Amino acid sequence: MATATAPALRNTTTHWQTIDREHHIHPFTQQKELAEIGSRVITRAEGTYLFDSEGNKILDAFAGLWCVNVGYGRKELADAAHKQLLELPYYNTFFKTTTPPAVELSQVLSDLTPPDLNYVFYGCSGSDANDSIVRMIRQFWNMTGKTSKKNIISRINGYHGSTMVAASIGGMNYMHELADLPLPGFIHIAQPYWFAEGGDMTPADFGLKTAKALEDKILELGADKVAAFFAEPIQGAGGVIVPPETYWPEIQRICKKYDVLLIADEVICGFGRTGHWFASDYFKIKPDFMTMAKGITSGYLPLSAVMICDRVAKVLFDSDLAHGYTYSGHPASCAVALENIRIIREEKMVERVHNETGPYLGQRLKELLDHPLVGEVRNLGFIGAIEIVKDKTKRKTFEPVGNAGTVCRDHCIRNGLMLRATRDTMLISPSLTWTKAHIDEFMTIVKKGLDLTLKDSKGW
Ligand code: PXG
Repeated sequence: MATATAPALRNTTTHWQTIDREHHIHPFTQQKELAEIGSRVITRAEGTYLFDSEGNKILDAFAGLWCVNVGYGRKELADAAHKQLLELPYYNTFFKTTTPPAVELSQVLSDLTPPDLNYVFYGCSGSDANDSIVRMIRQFWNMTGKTSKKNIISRINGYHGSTMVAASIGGMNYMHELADLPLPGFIHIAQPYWFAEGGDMTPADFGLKTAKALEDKILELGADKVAAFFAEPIQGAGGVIVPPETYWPEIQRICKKYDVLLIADEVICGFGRTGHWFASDYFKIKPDFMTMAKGITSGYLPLSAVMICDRVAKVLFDSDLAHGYTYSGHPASCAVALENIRIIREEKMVERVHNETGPYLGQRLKELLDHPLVGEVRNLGFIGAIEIVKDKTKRKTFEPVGNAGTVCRDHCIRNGLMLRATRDTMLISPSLTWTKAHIDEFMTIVKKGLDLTLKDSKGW
């Protein structure tokens, strides 16, 4: 039975919060806790600012959820969707048919991604894209006669999505515990998180050590039993963990040596976020598969894409894929993606983040190192993190971990800045449209948030 609110309350915060509380299950949310405080209702957005139902204007340092790369309110994207919805709102790509936007986008993506990645399979989310990759990997090794190559290795604290398979690839313990995961055959190794786990080692040595964990695991299982290694070039949800420079070359070497397929999950890092089209370009990764979502449409419509290397695609072509979604290659989503990529190119957003605004953000973030609570700052282009610690010299966190991050995030939001905290790490991932003035505005509020958190922390 649906909840009703009095007519006078329609289109008010109370109306939306009441119904939201009664009928809407939120992702990654403690429902009871949310019911007590009520959801924040975002009603509108423009450029890089969010507006809520209470009239607050909030600077969005998180681009929605790491995705609104070209910013809010882009009429060109709405027009592209509108035009496509009138012309051909839907047709499938299953039974020897295709649609122009899906075709055109395939070519654009083949051009944008590393040279060996020339085939694309479409889905609707990063999670289903990663599921699709696992299906294709199984089929590839089965078809090449290496039927024992089944195990998938990935990293503790990696995030690859929320379906049963994607959550199994991910290495978030609390997700696993609640749902009897991971599924069999998904194995996790250490992450290259120097700040939290590097101890007395140099970042370079720690990078090599954590890469070697992959080799050790392959040797322990037997290379003939290992199908693939999944990783985000920079871990996003896990805390914007930028690996030491030694890490990726060694991972690449190991995968090649043992014929383990390498999957770069670029769901967050892709489409200019790092000041490169893909983080794989920056780290010189040559993946066999690339996962893309989020920034592919700047979040205006759902779409994911899996890039598949020539070697794997050619094998899969000898069989039916027996896999696909109703909305694989959805024409409106593909039309929006094409327009989104056109805008990123035309407005030189990747170049701007690489040459100008990304370095400026990095420079300004470094000022925070003078703050008593800040143990480290890091960024590559427009993905960044601020580590809050109790003791800077020892890189020691407050207890319990997570409290300081939540307090600081809440201060920032109250002062008009939306960002995200994971543990005690503040994460930022703004639209690529941010100017130096936006970065200055962000810095003023973040400093205030940190000062207020410092005051609160006296008793911790
Ligand atoms: N891979 C990566 C690297 C991601 O970050 C997914 C796959 C799954 O994408 P979908 O579209 O299925 O959500 C993601 C998603 C957070 C947060 O709190 C991060 C994501 C999603 C929701 C919340 O940081 N990343």
